Amino acid sequence: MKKSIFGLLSLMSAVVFSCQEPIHSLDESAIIPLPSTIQTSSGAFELTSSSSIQLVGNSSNLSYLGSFLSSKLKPATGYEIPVGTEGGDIQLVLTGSDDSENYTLDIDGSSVKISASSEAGIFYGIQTFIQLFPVSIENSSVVEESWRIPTGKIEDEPDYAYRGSMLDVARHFFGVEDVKHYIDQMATLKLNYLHLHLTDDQGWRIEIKSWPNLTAIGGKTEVGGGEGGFFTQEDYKEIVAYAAQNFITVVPEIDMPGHTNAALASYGELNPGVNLPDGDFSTMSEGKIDFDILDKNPQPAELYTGIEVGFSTLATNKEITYQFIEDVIREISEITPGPYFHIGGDESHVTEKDDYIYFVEKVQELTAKYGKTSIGWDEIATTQLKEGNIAQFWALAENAKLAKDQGNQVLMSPAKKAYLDMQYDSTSRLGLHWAAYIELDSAYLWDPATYADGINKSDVIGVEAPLWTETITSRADIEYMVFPRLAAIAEVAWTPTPKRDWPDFQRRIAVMGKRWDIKGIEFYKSPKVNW
Ligand code: TNX
Repeated sequence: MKKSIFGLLSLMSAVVFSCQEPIHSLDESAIIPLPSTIQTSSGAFELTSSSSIQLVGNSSNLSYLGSFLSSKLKPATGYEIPVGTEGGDIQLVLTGSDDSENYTLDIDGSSVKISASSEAGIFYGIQTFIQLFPVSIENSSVVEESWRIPTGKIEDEPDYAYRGSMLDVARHFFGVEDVKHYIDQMATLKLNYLHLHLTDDQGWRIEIKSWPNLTAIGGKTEVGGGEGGFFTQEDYKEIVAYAAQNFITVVPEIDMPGHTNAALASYGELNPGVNLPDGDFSTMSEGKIDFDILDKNPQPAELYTGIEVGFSTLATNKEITYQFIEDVIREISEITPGPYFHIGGDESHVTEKDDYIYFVEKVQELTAKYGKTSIGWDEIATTQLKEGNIAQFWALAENAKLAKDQGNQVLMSPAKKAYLDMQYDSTSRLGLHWAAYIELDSAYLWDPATYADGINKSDVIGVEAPLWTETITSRADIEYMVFPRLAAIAEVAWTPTPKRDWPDFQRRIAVMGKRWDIKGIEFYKSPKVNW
């Protein structure tokens, strides 16, 4: 009798079990960027309303990480998953406090364990864990679903230490909420640096208390003549803190000595002044103009709302210029916990070569004085680089080589591969195409270690995808240009090239697309993918 009841029960449970849809295996899941190793086992772990998160290890931030995970799982499941130290089927195990970024994710039928020797590693383990759930986990309200994930083990670590994206808030201004939204998406892709291009010819976007006209005048407008805007220092701190919660470090850029028209419009004294014409001045107002004064106190430039580049330069030979730059570097460094300060240095076509060299070398001294490592566009490698400073390759391999030959590292942002403002093809509704048309496969199929002649893997600190915003005016525009390509670049930076596989990426990005659809992200539906 007992036996037959038991038999009935087990039959019933088999029926219940078989009602659930079969689950794919761990190596068939759609994690982006692809982890280093995935071992599958046959089984499933199910998140239920009685699941809980257990914290193991010593760090005040562990409870933050626990709540972060709980808050990501809550909207779609409706479960209030408690976070504590006393037991639970989901464990976050911090085994140390180093600066590595690797993590292990162990899943069996009854538990999940994310372990790492750094908080960043736990964070990345959480991102991977979330990507294992059905895409409906991205919903902002409760959906009926069995929240099962496949069992197995993932061991993962990034190939490159610096994995970034740049947002140009100068050509068109984007506010704090847009930047936070961008940070949220970057975090899901395990990107760890957000480079903010804060100044350019068309706008100065960061409050500098000792030079208020920079924003009062230089922040007033933007490409096309629209309203412009700027971050107060409080805004900037808010962005930096939000980024830090997502394990992202902000890299501020003040582009100089070129790309400075907005500053030159704000303060006349920063301008080089008129170049005295050679030869005969006799026709010019009969000696009434004191050229000496004219040269020292030039008029401010006009605000600029076009998209030409390479026409502006700070006066490189004046003391006031370096007082100005030192104030800017000091004020921004004080509110930037990260190690880097980006000094621009690109396309200074109207700065004499010798003046450029003098300028960039002096500015590197100033960032060092305030405890920061300089990053600059690849042209800065034509000057003497201070130890540890980084050249950001965008155009010229010979400049990257100059950096390497000085013993400096290179950040890879090849315009033909990584520029998110390039059109996908000639029909793209936004973007430029001076460097290339960049379809998704092109953004994916390249190797940062071999891309620039003469540069090897050990010379490369990482990869960054810049979004220049001459043609980008709204969050929807950003999303159209950035996704799906940023996911491709994130995988280029995270996953070792020999492991990367375009057909497999096509499969996985289609799943990511479903997540973006649920989140309302208006990504470009590349014809290269069966969405
Ligand atoms: C070149 S890339 C620039 C930017 C433009 C971009 C447009 C670089 C260092 N300079 O000023 O916005 O092209 O694609």
